[in-house]
Amino acid sequence: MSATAEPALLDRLESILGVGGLLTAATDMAPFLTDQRGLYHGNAIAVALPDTAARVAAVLAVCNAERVAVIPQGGNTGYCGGATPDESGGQLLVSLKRLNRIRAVDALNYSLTAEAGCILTDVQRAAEEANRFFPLSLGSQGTCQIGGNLATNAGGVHVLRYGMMRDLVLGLEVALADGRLLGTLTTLRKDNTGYDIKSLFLGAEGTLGIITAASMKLFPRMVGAATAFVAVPDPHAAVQLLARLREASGECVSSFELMPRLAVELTVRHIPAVRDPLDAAHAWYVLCELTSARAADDLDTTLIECLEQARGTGLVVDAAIARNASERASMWKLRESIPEAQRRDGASLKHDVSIPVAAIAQFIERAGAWVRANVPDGRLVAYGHVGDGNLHFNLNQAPGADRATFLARGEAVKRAIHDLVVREFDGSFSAEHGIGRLKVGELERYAQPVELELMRAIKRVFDPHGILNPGKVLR
Ligand code: FAD
Ligand code: 2HG
Ligand code: ZN
Repeated sequence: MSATAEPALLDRLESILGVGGLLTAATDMAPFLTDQRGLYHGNAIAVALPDTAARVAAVLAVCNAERVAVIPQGGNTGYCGGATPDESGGQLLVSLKRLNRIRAVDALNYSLTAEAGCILTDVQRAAEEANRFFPLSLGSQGTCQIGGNLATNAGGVHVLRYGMMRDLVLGLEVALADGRLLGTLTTLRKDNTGYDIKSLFLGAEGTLGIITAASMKLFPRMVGAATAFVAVPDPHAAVQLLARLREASGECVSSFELMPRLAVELTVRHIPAVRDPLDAAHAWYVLCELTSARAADDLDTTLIECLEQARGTGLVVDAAIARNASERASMWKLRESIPEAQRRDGASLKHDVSIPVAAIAQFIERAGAWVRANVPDGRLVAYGHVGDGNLHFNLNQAPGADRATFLARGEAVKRAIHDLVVREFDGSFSAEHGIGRLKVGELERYAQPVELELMRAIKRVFDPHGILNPGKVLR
């Protein structure tokens, strides 16, 4: 776009977006231009704040005609720089934060329709008010938006039982690159009418269209929960314990999160009010939770009996059972604070990988041995959604280590870990955080050529002029 075209473009955008709908002052735009990890710092022509789907579509029509790149942004909590514009200053950032109405909650149909800018906790609350349950749950849920959750196909701590965001979607409304609005906001459970176009936008990270609203599945509200913080001898025992708990509870296991001792030490040290639920130190822990919609279910008894049996066979070393809601919340606070504790502790190298659940222990052994031999200034904090085979295989800078020297190892560590994951464990180098800008090269390295060819062909169909989040997912 030429410099002379800019004022005319801004005028047109302003007339579409109305009062308060366009930010152009540097100080107003600043919070939108850096990703939450501080990896990327971008620039923008302006920040658009549309408050209706029609306005999102109209903005896209103008940008498509003028060949102006558009960067969609939700809560800006993503891990891969997908919502940050480039440094050129020639891209338009579109924040969905004002498109934030819950359009419908249908308790009988077990469905909810929300606009893309709704904060995840607001959607959870709206479901609860109708005596229903929306299961997506992430550490960032007070900030991330439904549109971002859909665009990244978010995972979180309930995937084991309810699946990822993709599994919770019934219908979508999407503004296409050329300004048309695709309205497939159905709440049907069954709809086999040709290609499932909506599924292409899930996990596409804003490269195929801007999601403006979604209809999603609800579930019966959980009225009972049993939560335990369990010390296990090793990850192998953790995976065996998960299998036993699933058998014993009849699929009531909704969360099963693994963490090493260091994760507990870091959260206790850096996060106020976090405490270790157990008296002695142990090598590995699992935070597990059973939930049920039936008030009569005695989940505590099921959990305690299963843990006692497991202790008898050496799978469990010790356990604390939450006696009330406040103890449950404090166990979850420990788990959800691990990313923040890692950040406060110093530099970290992150790998969001997945492998078959049964191979988790073997993977941690192999990859852990590589780290010990090759990264003397790093400490391993491998934790995560082990019930889904998803590990955040993260390394933190060791105390006293030089930050720059440690970070300079990033490429070599990433290569070793991702090669091991993909080539020897049939796993994925991006389990739940997506590709964004950070992992474009990794996708090129590990995807099959035919997959990449198809992805590029799909991109050309939806966005022939390449205005939608260019440089993200695909180069
Ligand atoms: P953003 O970061 O704003 O955007 C993410 C991507 O989606 C970008 O490419 C953006 O362009 C695109 N996008 C945003 N809105 C739209 C839209 N309406 N239409 C089209 N494209 C759009 N993630 C997990 O999966 N599991 C976790 O357990 C988890 N825990 C986290 C814990 C913490 C403390 C933090 C900070 C993050 C965590 N995340 C987790 C990552 C992040 O919260 C998720 O990826 C979330 O889904 C991003 O939502 P967002 O609204 O912040 O999106
Ligand atoms: C979590 O599970 C998030 O806590 C963050 O996905 C993971 O910081 C990370 O590596
Ligand atoms: Zn996670």
